[in-house]
Amino acid sequence: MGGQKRGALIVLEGLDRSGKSSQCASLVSFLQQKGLEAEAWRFPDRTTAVGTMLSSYLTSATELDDHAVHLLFSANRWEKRALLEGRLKAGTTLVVDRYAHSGVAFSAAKGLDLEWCKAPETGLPSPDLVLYLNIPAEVAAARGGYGAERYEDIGFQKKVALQFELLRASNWEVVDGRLSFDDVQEIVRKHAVSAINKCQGGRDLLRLW
Ligand code: NYM
Ligand code: MG
Repeated sequence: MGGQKRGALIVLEGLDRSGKSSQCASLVSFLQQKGLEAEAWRFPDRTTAVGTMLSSYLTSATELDDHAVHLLFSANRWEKRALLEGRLKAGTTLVVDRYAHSGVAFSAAKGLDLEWCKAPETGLPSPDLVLYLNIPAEVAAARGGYGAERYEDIGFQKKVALQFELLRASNWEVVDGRLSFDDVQEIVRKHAVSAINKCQGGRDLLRLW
């Protein structure tokens, strides 16, 4: 067949302080050391104009209607869509810290309708793999560095966890986030390598949902 094999879209999801950011960084270095093209991405991407609005909302510098901010989080993914797809097609694997699932779970936890929350994400590239770092809200809160931003509250995070459960699908792997960093890392690596192999084997890039 020839032609370049595409990279995988690998998303890490979970509550705040579930360990996503450290595991993303570690996974990207691991893949690069294996000689694979891999990049770390994250949402929200606070570097864009939309991202600046999201950042000031998250730090409570500004207030926004729940629906409006939901659409901004989604717009922040759409504005990166062409770049994201271009990278995948060029063969680069993207390891993404949060994606549309966070978008839906955090807004639905506020009481917005789940289907309404999913609608603006429809058509975005679907992850080949979602690694959900599963951790009780109390354990996450005890890890420290918590409470500085909007949503960083145990009661709210429990509601978010319930919404994440509703989004679980066949491309998800639920990883016990209470395991040691090294144990989580090993499981994350195994699933990531398997997803990358499937993409190199010609797996189509699907769309949400
Ligand atoms: N968040 C993140 C949302 O509410 N909607 C989204 O679409 C995304 C991507 O932003 N508490 C929330 C979840 C987090 C917060 O993310 C900031 P991070 O990964 O802590 O920078
Ligand atoms: Mg956070």
